Amino acid sequence: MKAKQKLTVFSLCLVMALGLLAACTPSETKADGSDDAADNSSPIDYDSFGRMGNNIGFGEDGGTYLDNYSEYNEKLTYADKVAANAERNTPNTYTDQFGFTYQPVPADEKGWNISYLNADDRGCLACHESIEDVVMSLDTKHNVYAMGYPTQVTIANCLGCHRNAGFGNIQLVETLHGIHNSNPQFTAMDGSCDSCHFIDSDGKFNLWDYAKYDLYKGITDVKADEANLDVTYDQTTISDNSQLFFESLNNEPSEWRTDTDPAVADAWTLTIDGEVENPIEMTVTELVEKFGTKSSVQKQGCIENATGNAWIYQAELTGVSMKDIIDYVKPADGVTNIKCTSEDGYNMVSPGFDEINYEDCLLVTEINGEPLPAHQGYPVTLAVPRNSAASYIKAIQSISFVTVPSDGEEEEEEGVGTPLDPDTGKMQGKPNSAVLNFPDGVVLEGQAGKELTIEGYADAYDEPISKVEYSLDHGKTWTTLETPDNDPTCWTYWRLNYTPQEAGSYLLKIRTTSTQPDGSDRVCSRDTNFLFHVK
Ligand SMILES: Nc1nc2c(c(=O)[nH]1)N[C@H]1C(S)=C(S)[C@@H](COP(=O)(O)O)O[C@H]1N2
Ligand SMILES: [Mo]
Repeated sequence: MKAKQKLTVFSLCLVMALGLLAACTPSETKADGSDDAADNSSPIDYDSFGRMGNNIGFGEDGGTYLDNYSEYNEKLTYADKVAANAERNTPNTYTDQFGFTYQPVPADEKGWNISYLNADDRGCLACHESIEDVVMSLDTKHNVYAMGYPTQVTIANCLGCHRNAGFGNIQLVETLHGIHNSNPQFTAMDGSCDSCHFIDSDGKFNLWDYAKYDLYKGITDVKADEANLDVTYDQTTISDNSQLFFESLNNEPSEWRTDTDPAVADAWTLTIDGEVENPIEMTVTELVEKFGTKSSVQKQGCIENATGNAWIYQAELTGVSMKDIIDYVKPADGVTNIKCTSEDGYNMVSPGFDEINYEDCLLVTEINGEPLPAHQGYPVTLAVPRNSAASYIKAIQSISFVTVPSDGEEEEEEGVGTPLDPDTGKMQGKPNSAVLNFPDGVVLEGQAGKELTIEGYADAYDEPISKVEYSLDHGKTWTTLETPDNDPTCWTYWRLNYTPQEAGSYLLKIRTTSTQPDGSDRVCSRDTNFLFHVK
């Protein structure tokens, strides 16, 4: 329970009167029962008009501020005042779904972040428990996204989709303003433009959740040559089955399979036909018996995975090779595409014939040696590597080989493109990096003077990663991890060892670079920010 200020009966009445007048600033009751409006300010007096002031100097007792000069050394005790403010303004901590304690705002010695930035009341997670919950609580249908790694879903994930006219043309700028402004809950929580935005000195509305890292005070900067970061990487690390992200199927949740009952695979018929010599209609079990299975390690990353997000995994996939199927069914000359249907009607991305004519393009039945998890499309998912996760077609029911007539124009090889960030004009998630073993703002107890390992990935879909850079001083100096001869079919999994010398808040910035087909660098649209608190 935080200390409450003492008010005179007179000023209390005025506070209440003001409170009624100032409907725009109702006080918020915190989880600990304390009251924000009373808590977050130093003791205030009011003049006879109800205006704040009259604390020290000019006032009812008369005299100018300078006349009362002699009072200052007794009444203005900065040290106590500042210490009390910091104490009153300890940032909130929360527990996430994975059991991690995290604190979005660094504590600073003056309590500045809370007093002046109001930082604990800004950004999506100040008011929402999680973005997953937001999405599932909407009044209309929205796909469910669930994280496998303890990386938070952020506004960046939302923008990965909703800044692109290609995805239903729904722009966040329209929907989020519509749903927040005048919304009674938003108003009751003191919501304003500042809740979501940082308005900079040019009057530009930036997203608070992007801008906040560079606004906070209380972060310990460590220069690259003093940080002694030890960074290693490999491309072989695989995710555990519990770390696979989930993007929901499109049918009703009541229709989603929740187990991997073998009877489903025994009864699931896959039709492979179209312009082929030997069409197939077999159950998944029969297909596996006839063609056998192959295994390969593959990454899978959603195209909407924007800065710092973790809709990505790498795992060992096992299934019937599409190459074996193609050899058997014998598509007609000139076949250009496949048309897929799936249980939930998903067929948005039916890949081209050349994309599936690979050994490692699999009709997946197992991940990491276990049956394909129900949420990954049990009993069978078509995995098309060298692409984004959108071309992993879960619960697939049919594949039809077709010839799509060309419009005569030579198609240019463009590679995988992700939505653009309008602020930077660059792709939001290509290249990209995220921390995978901790949530942003994680609180690490007993970590001072002890080696800490932060793990994460770097990836650029079809482009090789050329380097990943790390900064602990707000981007002034960097430690570079070179990743020569990088294989773009696998992710780049890095481990950063760092020994924080003292307790405090630290900000790790990660800058990722990939190599474009013409050999030039592609630098990430934004740096990934990862805040951590050593206690
Ligand atoms: N049948 C089906 N397959 C699908 C989808 C879908 O909605 N239905 N979504 C695709 C998209 S856009 C992504 S990112 C991945 C999600 O991967 P995961 O849930 O397997 O991790 O599935 C892909 N396959
Ligand atoms: Mo996706």
